[in-house]
Parts: sequence; C-alpha cells; structure tokens
Amino acid sequence: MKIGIIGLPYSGKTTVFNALTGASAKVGGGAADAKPNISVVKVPDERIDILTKMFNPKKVVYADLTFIDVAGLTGEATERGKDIIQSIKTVDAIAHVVRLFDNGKPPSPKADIQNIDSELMLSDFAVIEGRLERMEKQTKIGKGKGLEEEKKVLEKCKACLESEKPIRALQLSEEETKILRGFQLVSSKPMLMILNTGEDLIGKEIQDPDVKNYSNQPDTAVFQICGKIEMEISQLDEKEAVLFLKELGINESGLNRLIRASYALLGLISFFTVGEDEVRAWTIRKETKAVNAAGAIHSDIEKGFIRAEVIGYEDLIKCGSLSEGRNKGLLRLEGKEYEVKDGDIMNFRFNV
Ligand SMILES: Nc1nc2c(ncn2[C@@H]2O[C@H](COP(=O)(O)OP(=O)(O)O)[C@@H](O)[C@H]2O)c(=O)[nH]1
Ligand SMILES: [Mg+2]
Repeated sequence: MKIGIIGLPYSGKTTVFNALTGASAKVGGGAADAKPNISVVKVPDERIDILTKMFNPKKVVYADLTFIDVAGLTGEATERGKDIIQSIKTVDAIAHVVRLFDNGKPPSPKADIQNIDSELMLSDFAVIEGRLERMEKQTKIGKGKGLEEEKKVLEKCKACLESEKPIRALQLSEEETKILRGFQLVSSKPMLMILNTGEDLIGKEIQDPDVKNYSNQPDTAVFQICGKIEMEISQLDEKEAVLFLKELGINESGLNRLIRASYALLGLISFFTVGEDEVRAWTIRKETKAVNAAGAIHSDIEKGFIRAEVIGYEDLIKCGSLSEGRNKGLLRLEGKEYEVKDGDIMNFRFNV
C-alpha cells in the first residue's frame, strides 16, 4: 500500500513524513524541496508479536506501508505541479497535510484544502477532457464502437468536477472504477486529511466545523496530529518515547493512529500465515474471498486453490495451538467463497 503525502509548501509535510517514518529528511525547504522522500514502515501489530511467541519462527514479516512525501503543491497548475501530480498517480491513498499551526500567518485550512483539491480536480479534468475529445474523433471516423460505457462514466466524472466536487465524492461502482483505473485520476483516490496542529492543541480535538465536516464526505477521513512533537517522539528510543507520550497524555504514537486510520479509510484488513519458518501478515481488502486472498501470496496459489484451513485469531489464542484448535473444531476447512475475516490464520491447499 502506498500513501502519497501532499499539501501546500510549509504545511508540515516533511515534518509529518519524518514523524511517521522515523526519517530525518530536511524540513523547512518548502516548495524548493525538489526530490520526493520515500520510506517503507512496518505496520505494528501485536497479534504478530503474540503469534511469534507461539510459533518461534525463523522469520517474521509485518505488513508494510510506503509513504511518499512528494514536495509541495502550490495550488497553481505549474509544470512542477504537474510533475508532483504525476508522482501521486500510482498511490492507493492521498494524505493531505493541512496547516493548523500558526507560522506567522494564521492558519486558513478551508482555503488551503480547496486550493489543493482544485489542483487535483483540474488535473483530472484535463485528462478526462482529452480522452473525451479523442473518443469524439474516433466516433466520427466510425471507430467509436464499444466505447459507450467508458464515455458514460467519463461524462459523469466531468459533470462532477464541473460542480467542483472531487471524483471520490461520486462513490462509483466497481464496474465504473474498473473502467477508470487506467486514467489514474487523482481526485478519485481516498483522501486522508491530516490536520497538522500546533503544540497547543495536542490531545485536544479540533472543533472547527470547516475542517471536521470533511469526515462526512465519501472516501474521506480526517486525522489530527501535531507533526512537530510527533517528529521529536519518533527520534527518541522506544523507552523515552513511551515516557514522553505519557507526559503529553497521549497513549499511542501518531504512526499507529495513522496506520489504523489509513486501514479503515482503505477498507483494509490483515490475515496471517504461521509456521516454524515464517509468521507473516498479509494485507487485503475487507470482504475478500479466500481464493483471492490466496492471490495476495502468489497467483499460483489462487489459480490452483483447493481449500483453506482457517482459524480465527482469538480462537487460536484461546486454544493455544493449531492442533488444539483442530481438536476443538475451530480450525476448519473453507472453500473458495469463504470471506476472510480480519486476523484469520490461513493455510492454503493448492495444486500447481
Ligand atoms: N509549530 C509547528 N511548526 C511546525 C509543525 N509542523 C511543521 N512545522 C514547521 O513548519 C515548517 C515547514 O515544515 P516542513 O515539514 O518542511 O513543511 P513542508 O514544506 O510541507 O514539507 C518547519 O519550520 C517546521 O518546523 C507543527 O506541527 N507545529
Ligand atoms: Mg517538504
């Protein structure tokens, strides 16, 4: 899973990026930061820690998330802005850092959000219009057959953008999403608004309805963090960090909270594979069928899927071992259509 961090210059993107990844990329460079910062973080999951104690494997693999700090958008469709948009085309979700701390200028979150959103929408509008024009030409020379469905979806998106709403507001069907996939429309991506507050607001919830209300919009979540303090925390060792968090009255680091928020926004869950060789977390979407979950591991396992041995995480913990789970009938066989639950421990039987 890839998350692209965007926002206006000096909104604190690099600070938030450092806080989340423990990196120490240069802050304060604003729009002059030319190169994106990229970092992969493991998704902390205490279930993996407990399974590791149970199986004592040679190798432990956590799920991971990639964060990309893509340098500042300016809200103007410049050449550089286009490059930046290009670099978020392939992310699964966008984290949009909004300045809520005073840096000499008072914060103006609503205007800033609109500013960035409209840059994303303009970019999509150009893509859609370009495609529609080409389709028009093809139709004229009699080559427009089979394009009706695509045209319908594109017109729908165009109308949405014309009413100044991002495409994620449309809640498109799976079929429509599939048709649009190749266009990599940036305003269609799930959006996590990261409200980057000043130190004064740590542990307090922002009340500004202008920004809070974004969480009511489809595929949009709002997340509050004090980037500067969290960056300091991320650079402490674990013991010191726990103490510091306690002192501040927070019980969880920003990274953990953000990972949970991203998982919820993207509708993600984890299943586990266990054994003496490896304990490992795999990330899938909610409501994924067993056969497709197998595909997260390897396409051959999906193709040759026979059955899955499954036990729920809580059940395994209660039983203490897989064999006890089998005795109690909690470890059971499921078919292709079984809907994988968060925390399921899976073992796939397959033919190649
Ligand atoms: N007071 C305060 N300052 C911050 C916070 N986050 C970032 N800053 C400061 O804002 C400036 C710009 O931060 P930076 O992360 O480089 O912003 P970017 O241009 O969006 O990457 C730096 O001087 C940071 O120290 C915050 O939460 N509180
Ligand atoms: Mg930066």
